[in-house]
Amino acid sequence: MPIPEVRYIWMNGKLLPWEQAKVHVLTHALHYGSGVFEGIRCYSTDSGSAIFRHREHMERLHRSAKLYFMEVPYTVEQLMQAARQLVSANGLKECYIRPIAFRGYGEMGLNPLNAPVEVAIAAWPWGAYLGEEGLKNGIRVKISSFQRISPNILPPVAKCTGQYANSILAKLESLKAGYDEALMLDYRGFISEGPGENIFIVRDGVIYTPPVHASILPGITRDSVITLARDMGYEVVEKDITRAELLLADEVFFTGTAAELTPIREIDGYEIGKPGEVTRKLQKKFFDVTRGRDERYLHWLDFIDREREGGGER
Ligand code: PPE
Repeated sequence: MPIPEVRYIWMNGKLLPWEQAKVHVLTHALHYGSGVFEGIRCYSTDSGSAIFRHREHMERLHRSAKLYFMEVPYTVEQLMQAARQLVSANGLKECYIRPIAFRGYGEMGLNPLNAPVEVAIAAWPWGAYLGEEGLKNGIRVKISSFQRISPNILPPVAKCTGQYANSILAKLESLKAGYDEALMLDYRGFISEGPGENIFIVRDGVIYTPPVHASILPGITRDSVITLARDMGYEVVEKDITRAELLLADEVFFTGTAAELTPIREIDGYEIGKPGEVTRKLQKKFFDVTRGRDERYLHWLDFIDREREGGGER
């Protein structure tokens, strides 16, 4: 999708005009995928804009970096401060926030340890990732012939730029075949996740989702939805899911920062059907929570404007 330009990008400690946030063509990360990143959403609430589970995302960025022996030259606190400043300076009410730490210019070859680590944070308005229509009525998904990377090939828990070659191939295969999105199996053949989303199924009122050992990125939206569902009285079970269990499920949906909570209505020609009751209730709860309409979860919101803050972070 084309990126809507806004005024500033935060780069290495400064707010730069959008068009000046550039890198050299010999940037290490461009050649070898040696970057780690995050995707975060900021929502509009009655008390101003707030970044959803901000700290957890910046902490994950640090963990992803650690797995690649990369030292991020900014603390979690500093990154959070930078992101709030960026959203505010751009005058954005709702947006997607993309922090990235990457090996910069100065070294070639597969030992990047002497390349400088650069950090940037961009933000732009990003609507429904899989379309408004998909968010409302569900999408069509294809099980990919590309397997999800396994823990001894690349660490699935790390949000490393290079690892997304796996996601891109799965996504493109599904698009070329006329579907909206892919779904990958893990190295054992169990359901893993989408190219940029975690998956949930509902059967007889119980909610199931693949465990971390199914080569997933442990999503922050996944964690939020598990918590919300349990608080709403649903039983949520993390377990290995087979292809047949998936295809016979009553309801299926994806979760992710970009994808939010997107229902799935068809998989490989098998009809799952219109978004069901559990999916719809969870989706409503998720949007109530992210938009600050549920007091119980205000601690998940990092308000941009401290003065008008209604609780939560800091
Ligand atoms: N799995 C993968 C592989 C993944 O990339 C994401 C996020 C998730 C699960 C869900 O994680 P979380 O956002 O913490 O709930 N994918 C990001 C990138 C999407 C993109 O196209 O870029 C995102 O949603 O921001």
